[in-house]
Amino acid sequence: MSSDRFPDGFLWGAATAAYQIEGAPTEDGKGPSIWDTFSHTPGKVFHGETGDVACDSYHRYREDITLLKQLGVSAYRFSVSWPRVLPKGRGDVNSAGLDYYRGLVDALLEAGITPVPTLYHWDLPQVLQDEFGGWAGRDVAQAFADYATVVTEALGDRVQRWITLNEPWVVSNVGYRWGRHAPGHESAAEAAAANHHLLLAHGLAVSAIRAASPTPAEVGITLNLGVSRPTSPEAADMAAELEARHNGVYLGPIFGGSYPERLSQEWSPALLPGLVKEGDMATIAAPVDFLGVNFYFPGYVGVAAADGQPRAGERPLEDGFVDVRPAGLPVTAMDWLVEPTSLRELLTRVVAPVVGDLPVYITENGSSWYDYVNQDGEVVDTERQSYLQGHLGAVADAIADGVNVRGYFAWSLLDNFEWAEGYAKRFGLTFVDFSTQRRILKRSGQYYARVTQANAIIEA
Ligand code: GBH
Repeated sequence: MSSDRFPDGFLWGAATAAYQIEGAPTEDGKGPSIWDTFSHTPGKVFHGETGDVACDSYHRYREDITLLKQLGVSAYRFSVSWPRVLPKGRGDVNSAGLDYYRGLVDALLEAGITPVPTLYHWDLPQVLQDEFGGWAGRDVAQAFADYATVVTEALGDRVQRWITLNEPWVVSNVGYRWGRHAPGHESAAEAAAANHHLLLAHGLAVSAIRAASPTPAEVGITLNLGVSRPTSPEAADMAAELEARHNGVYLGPIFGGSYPERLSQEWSPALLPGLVKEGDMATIAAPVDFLGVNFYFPGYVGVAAADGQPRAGERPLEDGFVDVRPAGLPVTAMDWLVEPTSLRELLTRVVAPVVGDLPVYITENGSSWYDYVNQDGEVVDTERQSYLQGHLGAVADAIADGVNVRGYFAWSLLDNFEWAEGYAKRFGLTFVDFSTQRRILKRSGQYYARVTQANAIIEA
């Protein structure tokens, strides 16, 4: 049975991340992050764009909270910039940086909105990259836990729900294996090391946050989990391999204390000599209070044509396999497939068997389209609205299937700095005119406001 109503107390939210919205990269004593360095390196970001100004939310957060109120959400997921709090990554605390987050949190609480901070959304202090090789170096894990302590001591009297890391898969693979994100490295060994150290950092931080929090705190992690669907029986093994790289590498250690066995050395931290030390797996498996899931699009994997030539819509993967786009599915401006049922499949087939009854939050879900302001000053983003409606339906179906989904955070509150894609790709429920910083609630934002108000899916 499926219902368009969500359970009482379902948490409606919107999400952002520090480097994508704050700007003010050197203000009030903030130190540089690897994203400041990367975005200022020619050739790394589309059109050479940077997060120097972004949405200027460092100065405009009160206006952003007004937008949250218009959306009718009861929670805001933002991230804390590590180098704003600890300009050198460790040691001296920059109290002006903490003041920014104190002000933000206080203003949220005043507006009746629950703050849900993420401690790491990709902006590592540059000094830790220089000193330790970033996440490829083991010492960064303890530095992260110490940073978590500092932030919890400052905000723990008013924050009760913490997310340690955002998407370690992206950090290790896009940042260290393929080099398309900061720090821009291309090393399988570094990627596997980063993967393990991120998990270790998470585990250490879970205890650090609990120890430092003056109130009982809920702690979790956000993973970008995926479904890989084989388009023929011959591709089933490859699909399982891709899911192990995407999901098992994180779900295995966090919820079971071990890495998946099927992975090759290039992909398994467990097979890299000397990387996993005694006690690490127990640290990583520290019990969490919830799992955050980010979801955008499904993957399809097939066998390449005999002549090796890609058929329409195919991208080469490896070992004679291809990434496939089934005909008839829409694609977004990011070239990502739109298929809401895959979110239900992810929650029921992948997530629930591992986490059981543990609360799950969708911590990001959203889509990018070529939005524009029409002559009436409106942004009529019907594609985003139907993406949203479809994926909310998938969440409702998963709840009806018995998955304990407790909340949904739309990505994103605002159009923002979309990493290597710069400002060209817009994900906001709010349009941002980056030349004036004017914000306009899009049609999808108006739709979301009706959903949060009704606690139910509304027909468009
Ligand atoms: C999320 O990542 C992020 O958490 C968020 O900050 C971001 O704005 C949002 O999605 C929208 O993209 O082709 O190898 O260069 C989603 C996961 C991140 C998907 C990076 C694909 C490019 C990978 N993704 N990405 S690559």
